[in-house]
This record gives sequence, structure tokens and C-alpha cells, in this order.
Amino acid sequence: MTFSRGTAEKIAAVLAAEGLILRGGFSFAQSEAAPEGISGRRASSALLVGQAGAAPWPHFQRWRGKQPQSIANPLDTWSREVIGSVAETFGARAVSPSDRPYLPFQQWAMRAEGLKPSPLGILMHPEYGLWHAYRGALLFEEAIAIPDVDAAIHLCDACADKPCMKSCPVDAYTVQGFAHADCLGHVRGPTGKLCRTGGCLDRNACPYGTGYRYPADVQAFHMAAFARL
Ligand code: B12
Ligand code: SF4
Ligand code: SF4
Repeated sequence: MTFSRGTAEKIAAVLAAEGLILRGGFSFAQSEAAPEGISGRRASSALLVGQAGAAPWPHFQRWRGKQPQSIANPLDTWSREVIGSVAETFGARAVSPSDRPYLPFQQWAMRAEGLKPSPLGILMHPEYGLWHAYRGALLFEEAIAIPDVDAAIHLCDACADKPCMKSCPVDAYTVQGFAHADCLGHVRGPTGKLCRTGGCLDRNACPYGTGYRYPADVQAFHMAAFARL
């Protein structure tokens, strides 16, 4: 297949039908380690697939309704099915953020979209704020047409008050990093109901991208997966 901008547009259209977005891409430099492509040769380029807001949720829920209730990690399974099918059609290898060993999705996203991390570790998007994620990537062995990206405005640079660092009851996010155990202890404990039902208070305190904020039930779903509730 000849990979042109037209092919990327076709991929974007198939993904859009599932509420997913083609989030840009990049080429691996010859000098860097690159993952394998579909035939086991080194990948030359990657396209990232993700979401803004909860757009995939209704599509995922429809699929979920037809699956056995016991299915483990359903959102990962759905994402693998959808992105795997696109990969098969377009001659790519699909990979997931949950694949082990972990692939450096956030580093890839910074290259593809020019984003930088917020103090929470989540990449800050100029439009979506903290309300976006990556669901997979398509790895191509041949060079593909990739649009140039300009560095995105990093909203955190101009955010003097940083409310995202002031709302957690156990101060799990600090300049030292994320205290995973403290967060888990609170979320699972008797006073963690707000985090369990409405999501992370620090993430919700950010004033940007609020039109993309995940609804409470979607945040509760992610929190349950994070805390294995
Ligand atoms: C392991 C993991 C975690 C671990 C540890 C994170 C860590 N210290 O590295 C834990 C369980 C704590 C975690 C939590 C969360 N995570 Co997480 N996590 C991952 C995962 C699967 C692997 C990270 C990794 O080691 N990558 C390998 C290294 C080599 O890649 P990297 O790009 O260099 O990794 C970067 C991250 O590690 C980042 N980082 C370092 N510390 C932290 C802490 C947090 C909270 C985050 C988000 C990132 C982060 O810095 C690295 C350099 O950029 C990634 C997916 C992926 N494959 O990357 C998601 C990922 C980073 N997580 C993500 C998210 C959203 C979260 C949560 C905020 C929400 C959730 N999933 O429930 C929570 C925070 C809980 C809360 N309070 O709400 C998103 C971030 C999306 C974005 N917009 O940037 C990712 C990319 C998954 C996705 N599907 O999009 N996560
Ligand atoms: S509250 Fe401010 S510093 Fe924190 S994530 Fe939002 S913009 Fe960035
Ligand atoms: S989920 Fe709750 S306990 Fe964990 S970092 Fe966010 S506000 Fe703090």
C-alpha cells in the first residue's frame, strides 16, 4: 500500500466512527531503538490513537453490552479490537499502552503532538486540558506521510496558582512525584468516596479543558480500574 496523507485520512475516518482520534505521528530516527513492525522488522514510523473527552464511551458501552460480564480489562480489550482491526486493514502492527514491557507512550505523544507534562504527570493539551488519553499506536515498517506539528502552548507555564497541586486530601502529587501508595490508601479507604465516585480531585481542579471533562461515571470506571476496587 502506498502510504499518503490520504491513507492517514482514511484511518482517521475509521477511528472517528468509534469515537477515537488519530493524534499525529512521528518517524523513528535510525540511531534510536524502535519497536518491531508487523513482519518483525524495525518500525519506521508510528501513528498514535487516542481520545479527547469521553467520546469513545458510548461505542465502548455498546460493545461491552455484548461481552461476558467477567471480561478482564474491558476498555483495553475493546481498544485492542478496534485498533487491531484498523492495523490489519492498513498493514500496521497495533500496540497498546498496557502492553508489557510498557512502551513509552507519553514520550511518543510529546513527539507526535508537541505536548508537555502537567505537574500531575498527565500531558497537558491546549484544548483538551487533562481530559485525553492514548488507546494505542499503529507501527509501520515503511516511512509514512506525517504532518508537521508546532510546539503546543503549554498552559501550565502560565498557571500561577496550580490548583491541581492543592486539592488532594493526602497531597499525593508533589514536586517529588506521585505518591502512588498514599493515593491508593485514600481512594480505597473510608474517606475516599469523592475520589471513587467523581475521580481525582487534583485532576478535576484544573480550570482548562473542562468541556472535555469525563462524566462522573466514566471517572469512577477509571478510578475503579486504577484502584482495583
Ligand atoms: C504504569 C502507569 C501508571 C502507574 C505509574 C506511573 C509512573 N510512575 O510511571 C500508576 C498506576 C500510578 C498510573 C496512574 C495513572 N495513570 Co498511568 N500509566 C502507566 C502506563 C501504563 C505505563 C507508564 C510507563 O512506565 N511507561 C513506560 C515509560 C518508559 O514511558 P514514558 O512515556 O517515558 O513514561 C512517562 C510516564 O511514566 C510519566 N510519568 C511518570 N510518573 C507519572 C505519574 C502519573 C500519574 C502519570 C499519568 C504519568 C507519569 O513520565 C514518563 C516520561 O514522560 C502508561 C501507559 C504507557 N505505556 O506509557 C499510563 C499513562 C501514563 N497513565 C495515564 C493516566 C491518565 C493515569 C491516571 C492519571 C488516570 C488513570 N489511568 O487512572 C492515573 C493517576 C491516578 C489518579 N490519581 O487519578 C495516561 C496519561 C495520559 C495523558 N494524557 O498523558 C497513560 C499514558 C495511559 C493512557 N492510556 O493514556 N499510571
Ligand atoms: S491546574 Fe494549572 S498547573 Fe495544574 S494541570 Fe491545570 S494548568 Fe497545569
Ligand atoms: S485520586 Fe484522590 S487521593 Fe489520589 S491523587 Fe487524586 S485526589 Fe489524591
